[in-house]
Amino acid sequence: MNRREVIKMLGLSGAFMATRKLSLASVASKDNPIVLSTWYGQGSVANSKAWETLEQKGAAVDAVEQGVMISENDWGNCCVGLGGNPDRDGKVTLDSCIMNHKSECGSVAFLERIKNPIQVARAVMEKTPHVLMVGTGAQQFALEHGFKLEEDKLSNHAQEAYTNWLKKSEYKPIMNIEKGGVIHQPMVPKKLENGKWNHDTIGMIAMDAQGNLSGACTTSGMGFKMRGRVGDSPIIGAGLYVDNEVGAATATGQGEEVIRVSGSFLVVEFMRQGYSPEMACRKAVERIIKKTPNNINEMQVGFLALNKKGEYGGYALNKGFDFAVKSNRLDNKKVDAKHIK
Ligand code: SD4
Repeated sequence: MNRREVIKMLGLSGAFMATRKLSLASVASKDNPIVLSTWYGQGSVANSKAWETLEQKGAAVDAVEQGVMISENDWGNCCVGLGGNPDRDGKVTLDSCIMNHKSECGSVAFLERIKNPIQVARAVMEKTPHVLMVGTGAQQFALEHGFKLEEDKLSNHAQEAYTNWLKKSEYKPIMNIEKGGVIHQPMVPKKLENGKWNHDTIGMIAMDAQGNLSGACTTSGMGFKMRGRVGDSPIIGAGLYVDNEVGAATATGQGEEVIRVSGSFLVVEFMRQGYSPEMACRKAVERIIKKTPNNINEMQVGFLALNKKGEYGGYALNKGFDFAVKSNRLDNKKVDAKHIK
C-alpha cells in the first residue's frame, strides 16, 4: 500500500467512525424520492406539490421549483412572494435561488414586482452564463423572458404590518442597527394572529427517483429590512447548497449569520466528512454561535439537510424551527428540529 492509499484509508475510516459515533435520527435506508421543506405549515403544502413531479419519476429540480412556487403564489404568506412583508420603504423585494444535481445554479436578489422569482432564478441558471442577477437588471431580464410586471401594491396583511412598524420606527433607522455592518433585528419565530409564523422563507431540498439531488430557496427576506439588503436565501452556499455526490442543505432565519459561515455549504461539507445530516446541521449552528456569541437569544437560524443515502435531519439555534418530510414512507411528517439554546 503506498502513502496515498494509506492516507485515503485513514481518511475513510475516520469518516466511518464519525458516522457511527454521530449518526442520529434519520431514515434507515434509501427512501427516494424524498422532499423536505423548512417550516412545516407551508412546507407540507409545498412538498405535496413537489411530490406530484417526484412520484412521476420527474427531476428533483422541477419538483423543487414547482413546490416553492406554492409559497410564492400564496398572497397570505408573510415572508415569501409578493404578498410578503416589505422593506423600510414599503417595497417588497424578493430573493431566490435554485441548484441542480450538476452543480448548475441560478439566483436573483432584490427583485421587485415579479411573481415567481424562483422561475427567474432558473432562467438565470439555464439561459445566461451567470449565477446571480439583482435589482432592476434582474427585473429587466425577467421581462425580456416573458415574465409579467405585477402591480406595485402590498397584500392586506403586509400593509397592516408595515403600518404598525412605521408607528414605532417613525421611518428612521433604529439606533446602531447597522453597527459593525450587522443588522441585529430580532428574528425569533413568533406566531402571528392569523396563525402563521413570522418566519416563512421556504428552503426545499429533494432527491428524485434517479437519486439526483436539487434544491430551491425563496423569500421576501427580513421584514422592514434596509432597502437593498439581501439575505442568505439567494446566495449559493449560504441559503442553499447541493453537491450530488454528498447531499443538499438549506437554511432559514437570520441571513447575515448564515452568510457569515457559508452555512449550507458548511453543512454539506460536514456531511462529506461523514456526519449525519442532523449532526452536520448542528455543527453549522455551533459554528454560528462560535462566530457570533452575542444576540443568539434574539434570533433564529435553522438548517435542513439531506444526504445521498436519503437520510435527513435539521437543527436550529432556538426552539421553534420545524420542517416537513415527504417520501413514499413518510406522508409529510412534521419534525420539530432539535435546538441548541
Ligand atoms: C433572510 N433567511 O432574508 C432569510 C429570512 C428567513 O425565515 O429565513 N426567514 O435573512
